[in-house]
Amino acid sequence: MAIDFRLYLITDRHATKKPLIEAVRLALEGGVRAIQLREKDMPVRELLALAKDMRQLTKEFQAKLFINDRVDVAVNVDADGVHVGHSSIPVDAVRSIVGSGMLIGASTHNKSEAITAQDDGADFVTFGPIFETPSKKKYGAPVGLCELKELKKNINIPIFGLGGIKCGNIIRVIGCGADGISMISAILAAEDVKKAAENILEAMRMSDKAICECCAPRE
Ligand code: 3NM
Repeated sequence: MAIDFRLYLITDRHATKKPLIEAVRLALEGGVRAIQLREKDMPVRELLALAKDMRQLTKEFQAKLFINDRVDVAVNVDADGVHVGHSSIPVDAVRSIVGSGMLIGASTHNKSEAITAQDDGADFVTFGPIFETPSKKKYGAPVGLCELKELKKNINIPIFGLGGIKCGNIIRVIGCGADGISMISAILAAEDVKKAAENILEAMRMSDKAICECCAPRE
């Protein structure tokens, strides 16, 4: 299975005023083709029911569905993949459970985590937070664009920039080597979720020829 998407929407039902399933439908209508169901504080039976609904919805749009952390839920709903973080079951353990039939994404925050994820068999990584974002402030300063550029030289699986990414800074993230973009609030917290997704995808298309600002000549 291929990484055939460049925009990876992560869910947070607390970030949207609408029922999550409605917000995700609007995002799919706006062109999003990969969803990561990440509802860490949801009881597992509720999560399983939501994952089943998300599976049906994503299939309607031929979009990929990833389940954060819960390999058991991912297998049960026949998701396209699992997404794990540094405190989850490790990537190689997930691979031994799901085989080659599922994609594995890994959240990474520095070069060494990303290289380990690649070596352990991840199909792609998210890397961040690139910019400051409220939920990650407690972990200190964001990793920034130069770290992203450096990482791009060191791994060959796709890198999705994550954290504080909005329409207006996408060009900087793509310019510094991100293969894709991952986000929560720029889409889910928007008043018009569908339009926000369309705008993000348009900003991504416009950014394809962007030049890395770390390399750009300084005034
Ligand atoms: N993980 P927003 S940053 C869930 O760096 C998450 O691993 C991050 O939210 C990481 O797009 C982040 O609203 C929050 O900034 C992303």
